[in-house]
Amino acid sequence: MNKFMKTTTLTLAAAAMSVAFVAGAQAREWRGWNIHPADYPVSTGMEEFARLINEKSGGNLEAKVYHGGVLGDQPDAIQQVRLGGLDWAVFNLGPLGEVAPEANVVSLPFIFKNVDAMHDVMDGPAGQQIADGLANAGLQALGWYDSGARSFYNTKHPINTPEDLKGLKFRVMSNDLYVQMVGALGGNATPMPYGEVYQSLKTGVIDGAENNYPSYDSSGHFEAAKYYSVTQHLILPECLCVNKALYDGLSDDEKKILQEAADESVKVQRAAWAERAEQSKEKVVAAGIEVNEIADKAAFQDAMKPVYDNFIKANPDLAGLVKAIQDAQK
Ligand code: GTR
Repeated sequence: MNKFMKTTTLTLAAAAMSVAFVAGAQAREWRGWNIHPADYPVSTGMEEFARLINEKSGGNLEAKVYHGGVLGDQPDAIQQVRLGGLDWAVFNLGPLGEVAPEANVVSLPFIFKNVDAMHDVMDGPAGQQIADGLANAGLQALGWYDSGARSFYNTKHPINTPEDLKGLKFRVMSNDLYVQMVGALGGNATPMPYGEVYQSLKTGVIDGAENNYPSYDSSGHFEAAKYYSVTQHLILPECLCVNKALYDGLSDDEKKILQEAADESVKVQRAAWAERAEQSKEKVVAAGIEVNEIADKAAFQDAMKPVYDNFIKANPDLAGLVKAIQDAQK
């Protein structure tokens, strides 16, 4: 080997080593699951979180968001983030109730008076207890995003009283509480992935579903089911979650970066949510859907008694949490 070759080889070896060193020092890119399209408020919040952790860590932490449910449906993605097949996500607390009973308390219909009350509860001790439950299920909760209030919509007629649900088949999210909820109101419920709802409404496999205005709009469901009845039976927060083992492996500084980024992204998401909720409502009304407000929801609320009773019977240790949430809103 001549002198030139020797130097070159050494230089190349050094370069290769430094590449290996940089790659080793830099974390791999975290894969984030998102069910919504890129222009949705959840997506804006997630992009902000990813941007901030990268900025605050000087490029050492990297996260990418896969929008539009391309990484699978929500119940599967929840299992994936728990097991580490995916790294992070924003999940609705509805399907999360299937893996953490504490999270299910927010799926008790009408448990929150309004969105502000939900924020107060989630940002306080009850929210912490729910976060602890999620941690036991392998999910580190970093913040609570907004998802407004969910109401029923269908292809047949306005719903003014529980009797109006009779004979109608509604898609619900994957959670047995929702099957009970629709059943207690006199309708039929079928759990189904979000991505299948549009086609099922179009083909008459189901008569209706339930969701907030932004999802009713962005999913196109309003094109198929034009009666939107403002029952607001569920006010479900959403969780910005990271795989627990991944989180536990971070340094204290990195954990702090994640929490700060999450807190800032929560503010951005909640502001984007408020704006989008108005816009979506205006859009669907302009498109000709029929909205009916329900002045007195007492009949709907009263019908939920067996759902609450069953829940407490099956989860006696959560009776205190249910009561704490109710008392906090008095
Ligand atoms: C949306 C929610 C999604 C998903 C969807 C559904 O409002 O943001 O995470 O839960 O509803 O109905 O499946």
